[in-house]
Amino acid sequence: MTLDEIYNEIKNSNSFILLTHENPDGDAIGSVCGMAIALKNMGKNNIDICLKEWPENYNFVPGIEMIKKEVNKDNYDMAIVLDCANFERISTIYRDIFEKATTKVQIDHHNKNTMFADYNFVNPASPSCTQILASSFDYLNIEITKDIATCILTGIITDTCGFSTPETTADSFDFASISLSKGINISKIYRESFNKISKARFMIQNLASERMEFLEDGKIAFTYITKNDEKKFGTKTGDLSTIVEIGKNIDGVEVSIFIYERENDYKISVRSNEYIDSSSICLALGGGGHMRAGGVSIQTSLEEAKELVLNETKKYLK
Ligand SMILES: [Mn+2]
Repeated sequence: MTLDEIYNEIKNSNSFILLTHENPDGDAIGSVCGMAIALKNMGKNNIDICLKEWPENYNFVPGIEMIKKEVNKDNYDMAIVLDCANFERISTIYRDIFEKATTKVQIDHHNKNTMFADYNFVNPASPSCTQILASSFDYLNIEITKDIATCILTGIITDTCGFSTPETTADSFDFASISLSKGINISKIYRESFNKISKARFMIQNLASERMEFLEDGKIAFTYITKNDEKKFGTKTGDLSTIVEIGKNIDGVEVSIFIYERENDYKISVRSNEYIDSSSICLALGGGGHMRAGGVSIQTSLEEAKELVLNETKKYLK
């Protein structure tokens, strides 16, 4: 689907609902907020962003105040889903709103995207969904204001782990450079997205570190967190989001696996360093992701989830 077609549809629409994946990260939040501000700047004033919950450290992102947990209508002219690989990653409570929208658009960068909308603008070569927004806005001559640039950069910085993943492109650095000359506070984005953590988060990370097992000659790092652990420390949304990186950063580890218990299932996060495709492991279990980062949710016991993901991972170990 071309951008011009989507842009035409946007011009002909008046009411918008913006959605992203559950457990949103900086890219998800930057994408919905950046898009919402851009729509507003186009003169659209009937825009809702719906998100159940998000990590508090992203409250600095411009446009965050536009997020609502609930809306009581489902007759939007257009639904735009950002940074979301498949329909099932949209929170159940918002799926109906999406399906009832007259025009369904999605913009994404996941390589296993299922093309679930009427208009699917997907570029797996982009390291973040917000970077797709940056090039799209440029192409469409939509001004990237300071606020929009902050949203975009938040997505780039979080999804590239601070410009460090192999997916990072020259455009990522170019955008950072332009943003810096516009006066965007990059160190603040960095600090809020990565460095600043609550005490609860610190404690749960320690527990996950203590529990970490090194398997297959130290090539696999595995750890987990249960609902009870979370209750004990009073963790909040997003507090578990970087635990999987702890194992990944240890010398000799190719794959880091982190499982945590949710309301009705277990979420498995997989990160790989050099040769393993994390998304293949997760895809085999019904999930997806990228080359170096994948995820899947699974309705089994913790033990079973662990066995399933370990068996799948071992197939690819060298
Ligand atoms: Mn993303």
